[in-house]
Amino acid sequence: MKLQYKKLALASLLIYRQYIRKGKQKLYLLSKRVFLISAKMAEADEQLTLLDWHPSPFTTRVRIALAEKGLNYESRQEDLSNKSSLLLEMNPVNKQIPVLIHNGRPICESMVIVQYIDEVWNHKSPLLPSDPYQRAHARFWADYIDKKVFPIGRLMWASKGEVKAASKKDLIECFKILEGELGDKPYFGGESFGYVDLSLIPFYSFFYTFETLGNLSIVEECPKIVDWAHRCLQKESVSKTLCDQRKFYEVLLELSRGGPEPKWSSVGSIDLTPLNS
Ligand SMILES: N[C@@H](CCC(=O)N[C@@H](CS)C(=O)NCC(=O)O)C(=O)O
Repeated sequence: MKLQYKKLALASLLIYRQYIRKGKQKLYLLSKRVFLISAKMAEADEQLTLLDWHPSPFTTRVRIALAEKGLNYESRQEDLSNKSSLLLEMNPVNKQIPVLIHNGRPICESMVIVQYIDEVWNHKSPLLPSDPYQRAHARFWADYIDKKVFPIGRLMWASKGEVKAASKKDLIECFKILEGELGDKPYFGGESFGYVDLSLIPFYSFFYTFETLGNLSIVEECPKIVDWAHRCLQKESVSKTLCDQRKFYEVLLELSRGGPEPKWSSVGSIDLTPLNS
């Protein structure tokens, strides 16, 4: 049944595009209606579960992608110090969140999940560009963000002295490079919110932590990145999904003290010594 609705949605989308090109208003409105109804029916049959943990920037990426596509899903909050048997079964290799379970089948790794969502629900809010070169370019930057922002930020909050000072410089340098890539565009991919924005914006929740533990002002160092983040926050899919910056800082302190919050193996200890540079 689900497949029939999907086929109907696809056919009506193609017809709708043709009528738009030909300028036949009544017919394109009709085919648009058929498309929206069949897409909803196809979606109603989908079962989506996200193995989640609210403060995680990685699960936040997935929640934003699901919100962009207007998909309903069940969010199951994981206790990372006592992982559920479902998580261990669905992600036996890395044993990490996020995992998206689509009709019983798991997809792991945040940006892999985002690409999957974009491919399966491709009728709405495309995240990756359609041009192969632009797609490769977007993947390059998402990969850069993955390799730099969290590892450097973590090193900054978990180290002392010279290492802390060096990682602070590296973090600023990384945001400056990202500012260069953003240039004068409203979003990384151009006029609309997309894949690279989605991979970076969850780290906006870290900004207060970076500023407090690194003794720096991101708005002074990299004003364009802050402007870009505020632009992204105007989108409901982002503003309703992001973890509050101060809440994130509190969670992090709690985690580093080994408090009641779940252990987050990648957090490391936090050095609260002020950095005088
Ligand atoms: N590269 C992974 C990173 C996921 C990750 O680091 N998840 C953390 C929470 S933010 C986790 O599950 N930690 C538990 C553990 O490593 O045991 C992705 O992009 O999905």
